[in-house]
Amino acid sequence: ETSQTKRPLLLLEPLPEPTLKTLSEHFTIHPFTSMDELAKIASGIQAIATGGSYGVAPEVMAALPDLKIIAVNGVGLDRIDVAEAKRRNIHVTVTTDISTNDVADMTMLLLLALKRNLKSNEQFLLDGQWADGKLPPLAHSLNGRRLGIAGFGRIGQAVARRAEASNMEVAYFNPHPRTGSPLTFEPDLGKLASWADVLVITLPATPETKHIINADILEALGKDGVLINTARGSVIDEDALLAALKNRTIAGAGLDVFQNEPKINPAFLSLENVVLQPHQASATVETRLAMGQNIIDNLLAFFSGKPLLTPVC
Ligand code: 8YV
Repeated sequence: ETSQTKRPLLLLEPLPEPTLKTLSEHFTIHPFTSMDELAKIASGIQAIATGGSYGVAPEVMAALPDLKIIAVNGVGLDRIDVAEAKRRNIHVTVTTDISTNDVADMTMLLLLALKRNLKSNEQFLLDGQWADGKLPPLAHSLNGRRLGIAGFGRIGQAVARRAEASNMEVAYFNPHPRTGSPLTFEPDLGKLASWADVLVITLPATPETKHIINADILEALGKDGVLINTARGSVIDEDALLAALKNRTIAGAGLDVFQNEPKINPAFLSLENVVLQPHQASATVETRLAMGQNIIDNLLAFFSGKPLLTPVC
């Protein structure tokens, strides 16, 4: 292609340089700046590349009469009106199963950091207390503990494999039992929370799962229980979580996602019984390059009339 024939592509999320370099060989990339600027190029835009946590704002989708495909750099669809995309015959693709293992790793990282006092032990060492002959408080083992997984899709199943490798007992909550899984299916989230020592959230963010983790669930999880969230912030009632953390209704939480990212509720920042990450579960070089390649492959397939690799619609 020449610059005259390259299709314009609206970029809503920063992508790794190698991904952008390859994309720019086939598309004229327009990073989104404002709706006013978008209006100047809107009629030509046929493709969007965006992130799972960025999505596509309704006003952006509405402003693009020629939009034909949205390639998502992630698997979360909570920020995209898929029904509206279908109505307008806009294809949507996600990076299916590319980030599964990294997100499951982050889930276990948050759990282990929390249970093994990673942050406070390092501070203990940095403060010189170990050198002074002191010892930090004992931590808690995963061995033999009960891990409940809320949401048993690809990521939840990958977490289960890791938890079983840590000799944990695993059960799961899901809208329906996972055929072929030998693990215990618990259709009642409250009962799962009561049973579990650790509750991991890997549910998709939907209207049905909004605030599904509420004060009652946290109460059921109990004073020795810990909560891990690598799904979306919206699945947790954050006011209830903050109260439960402050009042020790639960022992602690490991959180990679929050409501109102990146300006999260400052109350999280003063808590000692949390391990926090800035939505980094899939953010490894290897996985983000593979996700970027998926975006490229889907876009090139679409515009050459070939089947999409990982379509949602
Ligand atoms: C990315 C994600 O951090 O898969 C998702 O939906 O949240 C993550 O993989 C996100 O897509 C970046 O916007």
